[in-house]
Amino acid sequence: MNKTSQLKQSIVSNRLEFLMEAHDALSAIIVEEAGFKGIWASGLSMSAAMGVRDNNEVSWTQVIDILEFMSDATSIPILLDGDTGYGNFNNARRLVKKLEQRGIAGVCIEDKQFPKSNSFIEGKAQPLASIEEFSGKIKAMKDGQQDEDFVVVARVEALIAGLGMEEALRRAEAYRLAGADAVLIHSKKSDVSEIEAFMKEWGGRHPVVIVPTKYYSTPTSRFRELGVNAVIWANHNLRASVAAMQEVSQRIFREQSLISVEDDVAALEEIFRLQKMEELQAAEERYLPKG
Ligand code: SPV
Ligand code: MG
Repeated sequence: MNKTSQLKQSIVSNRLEFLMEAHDALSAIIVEEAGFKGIWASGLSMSAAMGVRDNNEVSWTQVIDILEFMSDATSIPILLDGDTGYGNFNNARRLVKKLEQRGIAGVCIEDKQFPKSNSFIEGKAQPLASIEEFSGKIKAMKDGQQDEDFVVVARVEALIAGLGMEEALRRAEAYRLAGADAVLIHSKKSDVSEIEAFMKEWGGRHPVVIVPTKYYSTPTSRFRELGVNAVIWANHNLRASVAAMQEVSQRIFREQSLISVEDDVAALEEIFRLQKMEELQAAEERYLPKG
């Protein structure tokens, strides 16, 4: 099965599936090796890894360059966090074209205005696109895709923007009718109550994706009971690497020595393995002149 069909299956199947965050090729390899069936190319994580904010400071072609390395290095599908689609319907459909050319299986777009800001920034106003404009964007993306299984997920930010459940449901329904393959309902509450209320009203009419970053203490069995189709663990490789890098940098700075850290960091051999050095060595045997 090709990558688009694999991702489509994951998102529409009634079995709860999981996408794990990666922000570069190395983290993408690690996600695949852990056993995940799909990768979430997180906007927050990719921008943070480049030292900038999650406010479209990374250009969309720079995002595509990162994705190309991620896709080349892995065999599982990638769902891009495509923010708002980087412009209007025209920019969004060109994005789909370029993603398909690079072997990316799908994209999630959110109904905010460009430039977006991260949904969890305290006190930040989150101006939304109109339902009509965002629905047109989804239609243009779905009309433009060449591979029928390329996935477009429509992310509803009404709850993040404080517009209430009715507005969230109205938007989700409009995006379903516009042709989105799934809706992502986002919540910044620390409990699962908004997701529960949404799922109850939604009544299984179309696949639903969630991002439980803030309601992380909810057991996964609850998501299953609610009929959620896919869960995105959105930023945990970035956060794990930040914690590990801060710890080791500070320790080496303090101790001016590697003695205490060697056993706590990945061995060099492990880095070579992740880079598939063996393959290059075998190819050198085969192709370089002997002697
Ligand atoms: C991301 O990972 O960039 C997301 C998810 O958009 S969140 O940060 O949870 O809004
Ligand atoms: Mg994002």
